[in-house]
Amino acid sequence: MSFPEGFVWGAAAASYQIEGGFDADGRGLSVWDMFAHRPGAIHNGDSGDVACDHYHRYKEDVQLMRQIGLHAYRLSLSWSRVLPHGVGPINEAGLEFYDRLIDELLANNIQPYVTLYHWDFPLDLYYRGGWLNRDSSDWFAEYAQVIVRALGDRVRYWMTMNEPSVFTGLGHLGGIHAPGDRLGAPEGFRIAHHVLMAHGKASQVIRAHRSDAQISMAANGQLGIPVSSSAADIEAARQWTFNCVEPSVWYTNWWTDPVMHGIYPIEGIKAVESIMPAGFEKDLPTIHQPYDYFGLNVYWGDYVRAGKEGQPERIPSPPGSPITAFHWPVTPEVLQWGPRFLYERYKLPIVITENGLSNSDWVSLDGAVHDPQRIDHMSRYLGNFRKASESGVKIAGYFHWSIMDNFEWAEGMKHRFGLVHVDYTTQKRTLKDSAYFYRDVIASNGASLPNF
Ligand code: GCO
Repeated sequence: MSFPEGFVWGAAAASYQIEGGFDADGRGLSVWDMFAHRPGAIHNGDSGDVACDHYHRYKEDVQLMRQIGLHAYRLSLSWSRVLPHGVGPINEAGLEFYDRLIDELLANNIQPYVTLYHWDFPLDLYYRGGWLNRDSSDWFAEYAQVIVRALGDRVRYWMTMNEPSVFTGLGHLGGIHAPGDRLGAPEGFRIAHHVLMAHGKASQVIRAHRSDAQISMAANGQLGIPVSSSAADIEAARQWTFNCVEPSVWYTNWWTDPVMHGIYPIEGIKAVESIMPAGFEKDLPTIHQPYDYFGLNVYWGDYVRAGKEGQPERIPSPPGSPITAFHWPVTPEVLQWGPRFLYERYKLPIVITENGLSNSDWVSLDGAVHDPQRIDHMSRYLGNFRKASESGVKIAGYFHWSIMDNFEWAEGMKHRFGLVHVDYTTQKRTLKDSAYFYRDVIASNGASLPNF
């Protein structure tokens, strides 16, 4: 069986991870520029200063996308390239870059899916308190306004935020991503609340400009996979996915319930009420700007069974279970069960906005890049996504992470997630075997995938 008619096949990347040109043509700095230059912060002292030099090579990169046959490309915008201080004067040269990029994509029949914020917060606004400042949602709305005015005539698909749990959890609480802060739970939940307000205000700005806009976030979070098809294990996995019992920013529904239903998860609020910003309830109508589709970034899930009194219990993987080069577990069924649970709860078409793996790829003596693990990984995950569809879930798209190898945050250039191999010394691009495999998957709308 193939995928639904009109299914969107794409690939994704993010501004700081590929663009480079960090000081080109008036771009202002972001927290990632600051953090990446901090000694010891990034593996091997790597940074995104040059990255894939996409800022100068975007035309060549769009041609690679075309060769693969992508229907869509998920990109993010560098806020400080457009607004060097985060608010105030516009850097026209920065805005023109995105203008040209969008035109280039459309001229090649590739639909842009634009993420407004993929972690590169303007440094000047960080000095004013960053996401801790209650004004941050107004700053974000101003940025959104500048962007939709310039690009909204051609861009219909938007994501306000990428993985808010990750930049809050790793960037502001764990200190291993920019800005490298190690704040406490009250600050973490304050940041999360402001980020949600920013989503709400930006969504209103986008919709006021374009009523047919399709808006989401690229969400991620804890996802349970039932170890068996018994009703009890399925219920345990559902609970594992949605029970906000710990004061944690890592639950998917901590971020999604307020947007979709206008309330925070009740058990979650019980756990954190005393540390929430005063009067947070009054902001819920602003936050309650429901999505048009559900954007989900998925790499792995947790195997769960019903333990004592049906309580969810996480099962460790058997010894020797497959892992990627990043040592992330390979759990293909998450692409069946994650969409099932999220569709059940939110009733929105599911778009996988990221999925893929870091693999140990290099250019072989024959000049090609052989990455059979990526092909197998993609086959297994996509096969499970198809099973979700067969079980009645509305699925609308899949974006492979990533179109090309790039700067993997704290890991620098160590990890290769691309369909296209990048030699960072010469900037030579080489399509990997998986890129050709994906080309056939796209051309057959999934029919070329193995059945299992
Ligand atoms: C994330 C980001 C991407 C990563 C990718 C691989 O999920 O962390 O959205 O920017 O590069 O997920 O880790």
